[in-house]
Amino acid sequence: MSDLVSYRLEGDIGVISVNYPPVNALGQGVREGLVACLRQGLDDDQAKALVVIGEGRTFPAGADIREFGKPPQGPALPDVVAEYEASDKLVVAAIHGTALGGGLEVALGCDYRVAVDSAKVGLPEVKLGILPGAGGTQRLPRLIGAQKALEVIVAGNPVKAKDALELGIVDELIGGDLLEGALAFARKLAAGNAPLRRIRDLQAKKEDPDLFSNFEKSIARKQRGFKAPFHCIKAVQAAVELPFDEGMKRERELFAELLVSPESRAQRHVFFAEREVAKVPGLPKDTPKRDINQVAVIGAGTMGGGIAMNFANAGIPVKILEVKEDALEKGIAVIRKNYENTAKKGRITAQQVEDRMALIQPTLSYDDLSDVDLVIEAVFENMDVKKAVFSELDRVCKPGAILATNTSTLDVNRIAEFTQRPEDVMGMHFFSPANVMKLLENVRGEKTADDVVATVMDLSRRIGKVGVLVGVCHGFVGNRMLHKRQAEAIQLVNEGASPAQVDKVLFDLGFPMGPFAMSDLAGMDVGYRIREELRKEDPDNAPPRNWTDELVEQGRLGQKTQAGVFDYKEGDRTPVPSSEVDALIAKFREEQGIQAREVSDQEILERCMYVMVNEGAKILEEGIAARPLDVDVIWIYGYGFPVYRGGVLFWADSVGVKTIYDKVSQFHKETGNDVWKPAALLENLANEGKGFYG
Ligand code: T1G
Repeated sequence: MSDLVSYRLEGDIGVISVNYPPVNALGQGVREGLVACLRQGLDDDQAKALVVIGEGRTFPAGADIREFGKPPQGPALPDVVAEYEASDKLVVAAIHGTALGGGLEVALGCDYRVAVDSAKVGLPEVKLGILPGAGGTQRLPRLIGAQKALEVIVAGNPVKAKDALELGIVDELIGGDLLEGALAFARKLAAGNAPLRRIRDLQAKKEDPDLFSNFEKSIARKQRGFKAPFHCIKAVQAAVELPFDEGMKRERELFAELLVSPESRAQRHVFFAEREVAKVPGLPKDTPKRDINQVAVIGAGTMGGGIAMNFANAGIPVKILEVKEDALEKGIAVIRKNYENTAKKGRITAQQVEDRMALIQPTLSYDDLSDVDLVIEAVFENMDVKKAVFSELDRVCKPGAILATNTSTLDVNRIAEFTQRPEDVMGMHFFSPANVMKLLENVRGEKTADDVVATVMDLSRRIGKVGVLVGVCHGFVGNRMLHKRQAEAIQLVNEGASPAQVDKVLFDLGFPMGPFAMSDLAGMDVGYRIREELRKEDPDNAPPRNWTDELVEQGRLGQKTQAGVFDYKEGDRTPVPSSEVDALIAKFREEQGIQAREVSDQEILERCMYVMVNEGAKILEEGIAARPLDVDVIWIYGYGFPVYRGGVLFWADSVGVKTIYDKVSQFHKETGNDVWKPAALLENLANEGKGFYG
């Protein structure tokens, strides 16, 4: 008998409590306990009805995903749910926290569902590359209609309790204590001889004859490359077209196909990896953290403004400093505009706009920063400017304040030396747009103190970011790998490929856009400035001039000038190949004495991706990233690497490290270019027949 689930009588109502921290996941012991306690409740003559509830933070938040890939152990969740549904006593699910996946499916096996206002329900299985496999695709359409069920299941997002009430997923919101409210609700039902409500007996309504084909078309672009969303549609279709038991069989078939798919393996890997990155190897879990109650951002430009918004969104007061009044006013106006646009989309209320703006305190004086706990500098990417800012911060900030730089490529150790307190300095590299992109590369300097690292990693989560700890090198992890890929992409065009062909290969792999469309979006001048800075600082190692430099010098900066590597029509972000650029590339080849040749898609894929895999291996060897999963999470959350491929190094394992190593060695022999010198780690893994993940 499992001790993870207990039964007790509260007056004349039986209470079944799940207690399996942290999220009451429906592991084998919980499933077993749920069945045993249900049977106990049915045998208990004093129990007129039953209530199921979760102890701790939440109603069961889903199947125990740590069990996936292991031999299944009974009782199977669909059977547990079916037994609750077959109960001849009324069962009420009492929901708080997040009743997700199998948790909501258990609740759908109950006759009624009540919830506290703050609760959320949902079927997020699609985000793990699977689908609700315990009847969710068959019961939810019967309860709320096929259209609404599709929206919940295919998006996989949580539904707030009040919206769940409106949809009919929840029957009543409980204002006070959840258990008390659920007991009262159950007593009222029992007293009124309320009927059992088995969802399996309902008919799933399909409001529109073309619902499923239209829905599939509506998600085709966004869900490109994923498998699960399309299987979800098929499962819901079965709910409408088949009797319940046949629909359940169809659900199980579709679930089984997805469970073993490479996409789902990758997505489950990412689920755990994005949590694992928060656990820094070698940093004791109980490392003290500094209190962060007041923050400041230096610079009210695009990055500074976006960074400030993250703190205001999390309810943390944030000062924003500019040295010029008009720049400060402009920055504040842009922040307000961003919030108002979000409010227009209904994602926040007008009041929330005001509340967040009130937390953003503009200032022109460094002296105002004497009370802040953390400062993030987001000024021009130039060492002299950084030096001036950090000298000032060192002068005005209180002892113990953390001084962070948002630099994307400059040396954090050198910046730390501009202060008397290098142990309090670290990098917090936000990705543009800073208020949108989830990735935060936290850059640990040589002298950064442990508690500063622990504080910043914890703060990342507080502001809704996925914080990854990285070391100091040019470009840290993400941009260091990106620069190698960009250089390879340019070289491929020099040799004969077109920018559009290179972009299509990587778009087809699953990136949201190819290297050149990405440069046009970020602005061609960004890369140009970095290359020019490198040419000034380290001429021997800087990248040679190339045709993209000429584009910038001709004012073709990308989307912002409606012309970059591609042309852009007014108000349209679709990249259009440009004959002017083709001519410029041809001229460049001629000047370089390059005879253009046919370049295959396969060669483009190998050279753009394997150069990143090799760089990732070097990054791991140098300790710039601690684990392969840190590199993978960075590429998924910073550059849109497709989740259904798990990350650059997870994908490398699917290709085969040996295959990649052989190609990297071949390219190294052919080009003599150090970028293709195989990393020792890559060679060792290849020789041992292993992958990055074992
Ligand atoms: N199984 C096992 N462990 C889980 C888990 C789960 N379902 N959900 C969370 N954890 C662990 C997590 O790894 C972390 O562990 C700790 O709990 C706190 O999580 C048949 C097949 C519930 C909203 O997809 O969305 O049901 O790192 O850091 O930010 O149809 O966790 O502390 O050791 O995320 O407060 C469907 C997934 C499963 C829900 C809480 N359910 N979980 O967020 O904490 S498939 C899900 C979440 C399924 C059925 C199918 C979130 C959360 P550690 P956390 P949080």
